[in-house]
Amino acid sequence: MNDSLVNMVFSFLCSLVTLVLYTSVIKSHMVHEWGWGWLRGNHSRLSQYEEKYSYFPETERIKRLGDAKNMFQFAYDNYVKYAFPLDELDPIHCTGRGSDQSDPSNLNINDVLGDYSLTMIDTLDTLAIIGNTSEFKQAVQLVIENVSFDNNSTVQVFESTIRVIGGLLSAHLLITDASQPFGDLEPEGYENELLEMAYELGTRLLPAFDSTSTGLPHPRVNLQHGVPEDGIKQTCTAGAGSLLLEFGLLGQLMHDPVFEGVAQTAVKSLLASRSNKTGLLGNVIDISSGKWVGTQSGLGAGSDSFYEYLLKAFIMFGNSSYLDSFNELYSSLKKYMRRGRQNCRSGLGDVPMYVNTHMDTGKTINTWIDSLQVAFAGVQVLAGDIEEAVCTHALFYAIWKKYNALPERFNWASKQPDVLFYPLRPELIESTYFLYQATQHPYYLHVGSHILESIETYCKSKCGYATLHNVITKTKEDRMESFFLSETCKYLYLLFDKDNHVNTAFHRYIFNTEGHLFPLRSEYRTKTWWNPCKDDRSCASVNFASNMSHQCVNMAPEKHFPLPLNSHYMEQIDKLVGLI
Ligand code: DMJ
Repeated sequence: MNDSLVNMVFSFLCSLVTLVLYTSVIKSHMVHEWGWGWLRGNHSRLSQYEEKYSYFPETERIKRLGDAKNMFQFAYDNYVKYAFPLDELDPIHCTGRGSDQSDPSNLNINDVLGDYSLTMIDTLDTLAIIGNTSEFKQAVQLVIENVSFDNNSTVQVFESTIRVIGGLLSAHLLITDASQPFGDLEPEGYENELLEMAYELGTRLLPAFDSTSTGLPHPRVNLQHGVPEDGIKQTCTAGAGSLLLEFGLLGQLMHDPVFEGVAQTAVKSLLASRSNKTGLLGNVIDISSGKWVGTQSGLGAGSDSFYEYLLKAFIMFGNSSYLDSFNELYSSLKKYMRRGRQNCRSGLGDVPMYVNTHMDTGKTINTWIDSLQVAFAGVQVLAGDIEEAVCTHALFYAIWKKYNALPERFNWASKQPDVLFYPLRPELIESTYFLYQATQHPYYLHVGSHILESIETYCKSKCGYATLHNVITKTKEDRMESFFLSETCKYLYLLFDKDNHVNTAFHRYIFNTEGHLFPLRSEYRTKTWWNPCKDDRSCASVNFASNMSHQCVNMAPEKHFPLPLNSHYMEQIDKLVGLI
């Protein structure tokens, strides 16, 4: 990896700095203020939060690592046994399911299930990461031998891209990494079949970009027939604007500039449609007119990965205009969507929170937050804004503590869920993992441990892990989405596996929004068909740190606490969600 790339991923250095900072601060607090009294049983000066979260035993970490592995293995084995080659496992009835051909309007299913062994493809790199090399090789063979994209399935372009193209590319890159850091992953006679499959699927998705003057893609494509005649012409922001990583990588690996080109055009089109009053985007846009039909500006469903991919595309490809756009948007988000006290970890005022606003006014338009929103804490860690990430995460963990799950939507005004289901989503554990990587604070191991325990207790079913239909009654639904294996289990495992190659070489990888591991390589930043110097932005060798508005957080000493967030702030959040 060249020097500029090392510079670029400055946030990982931030993580290191923060790690040292936290470790020394925790030690000095304990030694000087309490004289290690907590070890001698003098608990009087420690709040219950501090007492609970300041330490995580090594034996417990090892146990949790085993638990996470067992969770993955149980669900994966049963998917292979009962569902493969179908897309998903029904974990209660122990059967498989594919697309719903009888009801094309069943988008909840058909958007993601394309009759292409979705769960298997989505799971490949998790097998590698947990060290199951033999099963990885076998799974790759099964995918090569069984999966076809020549199906009469109408899928969502975004879902197909992040889950299937993302999964195939990740597995291909792990197989072809000459240093084989996860062990020998190369199936006998491997001839880039996964890459070719990704290219074939990408090519089948390309009609989504035809005949739209805005450059915004149709949200759905039939894999055999292209854009459906009667197709919906409205797309969410995340759907249209989060294809950069996979399309960019695919184009690079196949030497085909079309892919990054269309993904980039869609992003530019969205950015050009920002409100000229606030700089914010809405959540649904008409691909023909380029007019917003959903004017809610938020961080959750429909918008989430758009912000994420601007930052990650910069880290991956080095185009500084992605970073500039991310920074501009982040400033607007903070200005118009953020409520509460100015600093997460100091000062007086309400709990910091990002609310849903109208894109033109910045006025609050409803009082719910959704579970996908917590992924933004991981983005904030990558952006080096760790202090802010701590608060984004803490709010959602308080909701988890209340229900032992995350309701799809939680109303912070009524302190009740507005939408009650929990489909085994990964976002909370994902941001827990990122914050642990950045801070190494045992608090985040406790959080992960609690999440693992809750899923084991309330979601485990006869053949896998089931969606919670209702987080209050804990009734289940017979569905295990593919992201449970590709993300939820992966991040849980990585949280507890401190020696995993991903963690020891954290600065050399990036995760796509489906949790697929992509290596960062200098050659991805030197493509020949696109020259950043011709862009309107400067192409001078990008120094990540100097371009960021949220440099490594240099916290004032009075802001250093033995907890990521001082206990009275934690208590304030628990009260806000109605936990205490
Ligand atoms: C996943 O497919 C991805 O994480 C995506 O970015 C959002 N939705 C699901 C998980 O909740």
